[in-house]
Amino acid sequence: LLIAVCVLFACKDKQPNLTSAEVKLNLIPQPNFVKTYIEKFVINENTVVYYPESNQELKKQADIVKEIVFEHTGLKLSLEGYFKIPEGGIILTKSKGNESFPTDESYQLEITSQNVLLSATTIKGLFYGIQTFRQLLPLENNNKTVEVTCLDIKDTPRLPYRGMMLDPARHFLPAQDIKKYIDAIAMYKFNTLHLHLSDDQGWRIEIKKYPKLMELATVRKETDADGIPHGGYYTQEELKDIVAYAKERFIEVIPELDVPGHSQAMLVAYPELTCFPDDFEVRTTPGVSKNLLCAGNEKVFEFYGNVYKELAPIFTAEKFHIGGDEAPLDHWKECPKCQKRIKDNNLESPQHLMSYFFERISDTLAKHGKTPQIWYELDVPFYPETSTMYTWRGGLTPKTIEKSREMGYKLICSPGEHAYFDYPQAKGEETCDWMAYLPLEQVYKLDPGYGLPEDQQAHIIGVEATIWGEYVKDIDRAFYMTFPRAMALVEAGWTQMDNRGWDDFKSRLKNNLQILERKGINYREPKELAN
Ligand code: TNX
Repeated sequence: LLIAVCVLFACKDKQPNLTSAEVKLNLIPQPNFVKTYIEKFVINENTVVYYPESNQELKKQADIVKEIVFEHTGLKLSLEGYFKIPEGGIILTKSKGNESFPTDESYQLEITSQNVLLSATTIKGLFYGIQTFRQLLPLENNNKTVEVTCLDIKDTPRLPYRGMMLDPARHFLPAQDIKKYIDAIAMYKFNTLHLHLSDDQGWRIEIKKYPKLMELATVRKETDADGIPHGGYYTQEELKDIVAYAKERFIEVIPELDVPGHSQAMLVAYPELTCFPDDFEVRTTPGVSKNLLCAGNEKVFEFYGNVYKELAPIFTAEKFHIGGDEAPLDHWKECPKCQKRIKDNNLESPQHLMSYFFERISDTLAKHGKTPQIWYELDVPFYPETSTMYTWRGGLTPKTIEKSREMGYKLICSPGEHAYFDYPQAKGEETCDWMAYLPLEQVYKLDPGYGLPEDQQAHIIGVEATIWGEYVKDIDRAFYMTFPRAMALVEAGWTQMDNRGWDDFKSRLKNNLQILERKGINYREPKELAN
């Protein structure tokens, strides 16, 4: 009987024997376990994409597979629901949780000469498997058939947060462009789009209670000496639509309203919220404004409470970014209301008033179910306990990692030296005189754990690159600054250090740039690769 069971079992294990072979794949980010074989799976117009019958969510993913195969090869596949896993074809399955799928982003892709089997415990995992499958497809068909390499991939990201930040505050980017951007970054397994929606140079969201914002804070006279009056804002309907669009692509949208600094545009509309009200203008130049929200004025917290109330149901993410960067204390030191606040609350210094301010703003946010995300300024004594901190430029990342661990905050790595994509990619591409260069290789060098022992990097939950918008006037420029550097950055977030290598990464790039080309997405031709 035992023998009979074994034979039965072996028969059921219908995978034909495959011959191991080193086959070059061009996957970005590099999966964390890959084994390749000499054999191929052939796709032609008779190939069927299978999904479990009556599972509409998986049917939608099967549709994406079909679309992608068509985009790459022009082949039109059909879809079919199944009750029992079929023998051949491209098969999507949802597995029961087991150790092969350590997180909700894990997936497995097994390709034999008989079938393509993609499995995950979540739709998100399947979606990532599909993105990997896309990169295995050639960009043309050879007389109505294409071949893909037989392989085993078991993949789970190193870090759970992989973000890109766009800055439509400095130069407005219309909603349809944001969607194009979401499409592009989803292909590379980013799961977060951080939108910087307010700054000295513009306020970009509709707030029904405060109509003066739209009237006065969303347009500026001219900027960058180009003589063009830049402006625009997203209606709440557009924002809902962006969030839903992103969600379908497994991207969470985190809004940022920067406080207490970078607030000059909104102060044009509501100057009473700063320490020394004046006849402000929406700022037309880059830089840092000294006009902060007044930490001694209760109306500030009331105002943001009302703003958060309108936005909380629109941005469904729990995370809400409150900025916190570059807030010079000059005015708070001179302001009687701020001084009174310091005295009344027994605060030790104006820096402590900054901590107080974030506590108050975060309490307001918490009322709407949100947790604060903040740019880490090392001279701020403490932040709310629930904060996730973001490193930024200035070369202070190792210190920031250490301090955030001691203080018990989570940390996102977005260091200027690796992740500031507003910096030019090479000499000769400068947009202004103060910026450093950030070539592709330098992005690639990011190890978000900085080589620290496990326990000292456990609080680092992700990576993020920023496209600050002072010199990014449209989405084509944003794409040019994004690609291919975002591919290098996401690999730092997805792939374990042992599975990464610069030369290897370079060799995987070309295929991916061709994919962008096919999709009409702008990128910078990485000239340094020609050498
Ligand atoms: C600093 S980094 C800023 C931004 C600028 C950027 C330009 C950070 C949190 N604040 O306001 O756009 O530098 O690189």
